[in-house]
Amino acid sequence: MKRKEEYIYAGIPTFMGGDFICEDDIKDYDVVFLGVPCDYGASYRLGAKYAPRLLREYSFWDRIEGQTLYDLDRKKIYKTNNFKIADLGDVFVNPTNPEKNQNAISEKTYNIAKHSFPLICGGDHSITYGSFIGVLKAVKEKFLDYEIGIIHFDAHLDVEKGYLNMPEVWHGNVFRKLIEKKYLKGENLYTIGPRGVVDEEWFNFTQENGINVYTSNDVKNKNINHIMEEISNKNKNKKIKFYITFDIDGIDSSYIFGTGTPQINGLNPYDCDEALHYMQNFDICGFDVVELNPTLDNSHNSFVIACELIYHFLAFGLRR
Ligand SMILES: [Mn+2]
Repeated sequence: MKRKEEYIYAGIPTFMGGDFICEDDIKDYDVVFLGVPCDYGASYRLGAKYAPRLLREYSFWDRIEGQTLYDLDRKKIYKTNNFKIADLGDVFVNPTNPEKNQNAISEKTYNIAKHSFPLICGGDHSITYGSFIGVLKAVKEKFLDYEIGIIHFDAHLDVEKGYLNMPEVWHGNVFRKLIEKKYLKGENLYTIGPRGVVDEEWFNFTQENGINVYTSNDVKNKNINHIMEEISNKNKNKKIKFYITFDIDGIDSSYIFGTGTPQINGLNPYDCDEALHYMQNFDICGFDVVELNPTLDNSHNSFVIACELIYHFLAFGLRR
């Protein structure tokens, strides 16, 4: 059923105004949005569990389906008329049982990725663990001979060890865990935007495992398009699909207030927009945006930025 046009501020805000669906309907859509409202994996300022609702609110003015869009920056037309977007609602989270949640997240993203493109909104970054495993399983069933890599935007490396009494997978160790448990090869992980001073052991882990690290300064010095080209060249003879995980704190702290662990000297929205535009040259199998925290940003500007980047990403390049 075609939804009637509504004012941005009116009606029920599903993701990009897409149909609100149940799992049986996934196969009829090109992109399916899923919220994961949890923040037990965050070590500092909580509130990321409120992000999926706000992302729906601020994505509501961005419409893809039924549109022919003109990109003023690149002087290009995107015909997205037949592009169908749906909203599957949220994972039913159990706030005191992280392991059960990881399984619930995997199950949902697996069901989406079997038939459609999963677009996930956390939650803290720990949700990427379950989300990636679900997508990996679905992709491996269809494309046996493909490898799956990750393009990871972040201020942080996320390869720490366990932290006090935090859950086994928390937002600081997602990529260490995925590598240790053999879901991901370090050489297939591309982390863009980390910065600042970190524990030497974390840096050593990235080197020992062949993780590709492009710091925020690398992006400033080399230009983001050159870095994307480098990643593309490294993989040109490989059968590889990529999962994108976008920690919003990859962007500089002066743009993004709404996040638990911001850092200075970060990427700017232009870098990210260009990177996402370049992504149309890659075979992408999933996308998550994490660490948005509306309790720290009364203006909700962080959500406006996140939604614009996602909107462009879908309009630019996602061809199914
Ligand atoms: Mn981070």
